[in-house]
Amino acid sequence: MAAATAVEADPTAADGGAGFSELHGAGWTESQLRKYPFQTRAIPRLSHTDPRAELLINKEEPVVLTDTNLVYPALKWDVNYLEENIGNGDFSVYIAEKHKFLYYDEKKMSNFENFVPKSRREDMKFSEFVEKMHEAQVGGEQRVYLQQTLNDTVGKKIVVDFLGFNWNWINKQQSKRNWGPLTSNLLLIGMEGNVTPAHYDEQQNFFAQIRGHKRCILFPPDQFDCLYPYPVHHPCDRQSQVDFENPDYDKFPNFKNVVGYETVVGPGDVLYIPMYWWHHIESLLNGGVTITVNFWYKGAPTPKRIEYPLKAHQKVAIMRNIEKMLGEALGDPHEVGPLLNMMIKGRYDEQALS
Ligand SMILES: O=C(O)CCC(=O)C(=O)O
Repeated sequence: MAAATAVEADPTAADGGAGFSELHGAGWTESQLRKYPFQTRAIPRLSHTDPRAELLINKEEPVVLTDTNLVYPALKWDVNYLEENIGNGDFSVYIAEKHKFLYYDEKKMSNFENFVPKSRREDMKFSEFVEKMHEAQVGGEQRVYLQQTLNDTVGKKIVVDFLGFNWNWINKQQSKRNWGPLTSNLLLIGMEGNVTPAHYDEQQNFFAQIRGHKRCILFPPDQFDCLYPYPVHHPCDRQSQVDFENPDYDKFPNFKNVVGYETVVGPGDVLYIPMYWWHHIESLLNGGVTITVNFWYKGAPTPKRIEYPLKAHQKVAIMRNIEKMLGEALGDPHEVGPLLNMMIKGRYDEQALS
């Protein structure tokens, strides 16, 4: 895809790379991308053997690796193959009226009793999911998105495919960066046009695209103040409150300053999504079903000697801990916001203090 050529000159340069809108790819067109009111730059697309790719991963910056063969045996997967071979386990399927599948943590729902999720999760057999997807494809009211951790209920052929993944390459990636264990592989099967709104995860992620194309827009952790995450105790913790399609600039004025990094991944591509990087992911419009498997790893342990100034993601971790500690100390998550506001309002304005 042309995205590669635009950044080949120096993909690791901070100011390198073309604006994403100047680029177009193989297998998809600009018209399949939703429109958003912010600028983006292209995420570099590189061979896994290119030393610049290693540099980017070392710096915890995103890169698309085009030739890892990470999920090579799965490139034959489609909905029919999976229906025949994935087994009789239960699959977690989100169902929504609209295209946006905003994640929420069911365990935190009791903290915010008035919260009404816009999607619901149901456990079902794979065949039921396929049926629901077909209904939706012929104009049904509801969209579906399967998001299930791969487990030992899968059939033999899927196990064989899984064992044929390029574990040699990915295990080396993990060990040379001292990452913790692989925590899970999430299988995602989405309908065209489905959107996972912007959020960050507290894990390292190799995101392997298997079928169809997904547009991935990433933002670095230092754009925290532009993306307005929900409070930590809210079910939508780690998700941005900003509706990218209709941003409320009165409530979220810094969203005007957000600048993304963007790519479209297709079968065989692996996107490195660094821990704490925001990511918005959409299955292309009119692009058919998408299949992805991600590889989530715990991050490296905190180094013994802390280096200052702290990095943006370390500050995000501190902010999360402060919110959690206050929630516990106050005994009520609803008191966290008022206390934080009382602490800072009218007190920490640098100009007034000077
Ligand atoms: O592919 C998607 O829709 C979301 C995946 C995601 O958020 C992740 O892998 O962390």
